Amino acid sequence: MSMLRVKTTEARVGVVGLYSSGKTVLLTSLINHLQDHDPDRFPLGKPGTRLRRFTAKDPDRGWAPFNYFGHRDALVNYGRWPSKTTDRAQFVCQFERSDWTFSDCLLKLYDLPGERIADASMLGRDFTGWSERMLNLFLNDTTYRTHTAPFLEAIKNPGATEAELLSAYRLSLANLILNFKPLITPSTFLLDLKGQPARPMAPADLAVARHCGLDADTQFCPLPADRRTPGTDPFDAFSTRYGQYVEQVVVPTVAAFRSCTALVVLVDVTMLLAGGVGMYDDNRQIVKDLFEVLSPGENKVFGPVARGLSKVFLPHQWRPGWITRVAFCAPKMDLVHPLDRDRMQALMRRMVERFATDRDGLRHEFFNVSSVVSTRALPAEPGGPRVLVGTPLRGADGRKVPPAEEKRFTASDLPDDWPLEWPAGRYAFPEVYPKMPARKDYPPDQVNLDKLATFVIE
Ligand SMILES: Nc1nc2c(ncn2[C@@H]2O[C@H](COP(=O)(O)OP(=O)(O)OP(=O)(O)O)[C@@H](O)[C@H]2O)c(=O)[nH]1
Ligand SMILES: [Mg+2]
Repeated sequence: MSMLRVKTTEARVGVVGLYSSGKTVLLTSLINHLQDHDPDRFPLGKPGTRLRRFTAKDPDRGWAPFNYFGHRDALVNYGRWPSKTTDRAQFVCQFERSDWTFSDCLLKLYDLPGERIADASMLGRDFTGWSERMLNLFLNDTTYRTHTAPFLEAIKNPGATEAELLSAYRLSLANLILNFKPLITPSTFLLDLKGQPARPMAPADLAVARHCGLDADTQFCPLPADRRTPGTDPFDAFSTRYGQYVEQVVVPTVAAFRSCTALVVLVDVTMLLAGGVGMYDDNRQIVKDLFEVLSPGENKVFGPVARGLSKVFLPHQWRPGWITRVAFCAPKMDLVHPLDRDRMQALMRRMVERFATDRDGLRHEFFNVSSVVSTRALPAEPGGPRVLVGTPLRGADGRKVPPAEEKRFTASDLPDDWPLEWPAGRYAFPEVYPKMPARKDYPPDQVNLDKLATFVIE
């Protein structure tokens, strides 16, 4: 730290969003741009701001390091997107910025596997509360009722054994995910604690291959009121296992985000349009649950003034932390034609703005972001086809293909508002291989990641 820089301002930025929404790519590109900062390509803060003395630091105790070098290496040397995240991770760095005269910045970035955020509603609920909530969800919504029919049928039988209930629940979870419903909890059904993700297969096979708990011996599922008598099984066993699951999986992964100063909420509009109305509904529900449990907004005990003072006068590990900024971010903007990009932001705003405006003392903004610009667009007429150029990641059968020549392909145009109903597959935004500069120390082209960073690193 230089002589003038008498204090360190700590910014803790958590990134949340469904699986495959672009969290890890966003963080990798952000770190790259901070480390190899070029004020022309990544204008941060006041115009002309320069970054210096960037140093990566060890993560906090208990956190796995964010594999920045591995992810960047995949992008640069192998032309591949980073691999799927299997555990929560943190990246810590410190740097000076020329627009902060007296302070340097200690930045902590948090990543998690997207599957885990579906468990958010377990926080603050005991097993009975969680059972009630899940059963209400399953019973009061036609789509849920249809896909969870095996489980709803099983709980009607008062003599159903633990094994029968669990098997029916797993079959219902399999039906849900195969119908693009991502609110799958316990999330270990999709991604177990060894980091093994579920592979697509027939629902009955998926139900056998996966478990719903910490492991195969500690599974649980919701129970109806008539099976929730203390002192009986499986209620006692499920309650205990549920408690262990919350303590070992949900608290460390999701509740840890409560102490962030800013939250980046990724809403992958392309995935929601492509996945159908069920995916939209679930993503919206998950963001709502997250807001309830992470409770962003000004702390009631210390108001904004005390917070400002504490940032100056308290040692940084003492400074109170709570989320005061939320950046809603629609990622993968390069998969949408420029004619539709305003609509992409408007769709995100319509879906989630209410969760932020309902909270006092919370600043929120919306960003369309491309973390690694990997396509270019050809001119289009309103109403005409949206043609992009990039290296397709999948063939016509949906399977991954090796990288080949760049090609023209068509992306869907975006509606002005979310339709009332739409099936999976009506919209398509073909995935592409990442486009990285050949020069190894040159960060990828990005759009609006600089604006997002300016907002969350305060
Ligand atoms: N074209 C384009 N595709 C992107 C961009 N960012 C992410 N993607 C695509 O989205 C996929 C998922 O990105 P990740 O960052 O791994 O997603 P994640 O949210 O970390 O997913 P989990 O680790 O499963 O929670 C990538 O493999 C790319 O196909 C982008 O800026 N442009
Ligand atoms: Mg990830």
